[in-house]
Amino acid sequence: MTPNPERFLADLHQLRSFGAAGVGKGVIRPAYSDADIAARAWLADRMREIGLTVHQDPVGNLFGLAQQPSLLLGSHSDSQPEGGWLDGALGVIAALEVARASREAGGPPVSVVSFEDEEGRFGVTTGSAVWSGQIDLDTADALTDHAGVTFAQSRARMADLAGDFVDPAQFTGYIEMHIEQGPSLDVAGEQVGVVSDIVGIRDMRLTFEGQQNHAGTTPMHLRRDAFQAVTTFNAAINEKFRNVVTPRTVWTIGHVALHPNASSIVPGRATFSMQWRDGDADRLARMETIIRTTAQEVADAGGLKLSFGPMLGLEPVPMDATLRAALEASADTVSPGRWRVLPSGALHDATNVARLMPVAMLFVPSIGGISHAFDEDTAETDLVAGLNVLAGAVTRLNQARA
Ligand code: HGY
Ligand code: MN
Ligand code: MN
Repeated sequence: MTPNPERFLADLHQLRSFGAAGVGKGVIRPAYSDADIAARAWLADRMREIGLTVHQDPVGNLFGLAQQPSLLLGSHSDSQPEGGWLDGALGVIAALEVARASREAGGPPVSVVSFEDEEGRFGVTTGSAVWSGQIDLDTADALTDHAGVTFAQSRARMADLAGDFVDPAQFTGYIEMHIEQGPSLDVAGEQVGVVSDIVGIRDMRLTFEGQQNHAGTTPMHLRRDAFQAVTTFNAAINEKFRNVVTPRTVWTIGHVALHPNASSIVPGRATFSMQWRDGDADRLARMETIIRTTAQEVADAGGLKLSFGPMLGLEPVPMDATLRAALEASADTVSPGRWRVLPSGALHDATNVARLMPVAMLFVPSIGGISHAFDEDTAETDLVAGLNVLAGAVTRLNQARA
């Protein structure tokens, strides 16, 4: 098959027009937003155009199904609250182009997917997590975003198009192309990464509840200030993690909600996200213990109440050896001397799909290692190199099956 780079890049830019925002090539297209729903309708039309059978499941995962059995290619088309134009979109549009080129060449059959809420408005890679059985639908339905909207309310926005969950038995494997979202390939001047494994993640919300009071009259020693508790907690875990983490371990407090969030009021309540990632499940568990005990110590010392939200997480996952070998052989043909094997520090739908079938991933560089930001970008030559690696791997896998 011969993928068409112009058609691929034109589709990628067209997808960006749904929720285009900010400077550069930014996108605001969170799961179940108007822009996300409109983008999925556009994608469904593109899938139909190339003869795929369009099927949306109860949580909004959008499939373009080829005849059975087939490989499944794709990623996600929802974005972070402030995201770039390639995160997820690249894997979906590359899948579309490979499916189209393969059809033009007379085969093999290639199915396409865009998973919903990969970016975790509600959970962690929610759409593929539900499809794979990583989390059950009732549990997912009760999850809320930072504004208190439930997953159930949000997926109801797309209920008019929903069919059943797709039977995964029709797929022989899943390959996800993605931007690296980190600096390794860019710094090394390399063009392609073949993923060895995807790290694990833990994510939960914590709430400190103190006493809301007057910011002018309440003496410092009498305050039960919920924000002070967050900062004390943050400093304490940074110190305690030192004996546990490796240079690859990461942790983030990315969302803080203060109540009532006013200059002249000692905050009575602080709810914040705590997320940590590592390739070693035991280390993730040790970090959880530190987080829980430290938060309790801070609450006790300051006379605050502490509560924990649901603990969400995904385990570290290795890539399938056969699919990975096909990507490596293809990378060596397309970009000789300019590819490497590397782990993924970002989460991907492939982690969940690995519960259902063999999975593999390939990366192209992120300029400056930037992602989850409007200025995320990748050189066009690298985008096209990745497309060709994906197409070459599909051809190799098909030849091996024949
Ligand atoms: O956060 C992540 O790793 C992914 O981009 N959802
Ligand atoms: Mn992504
Ligand atoms: Mn992302």
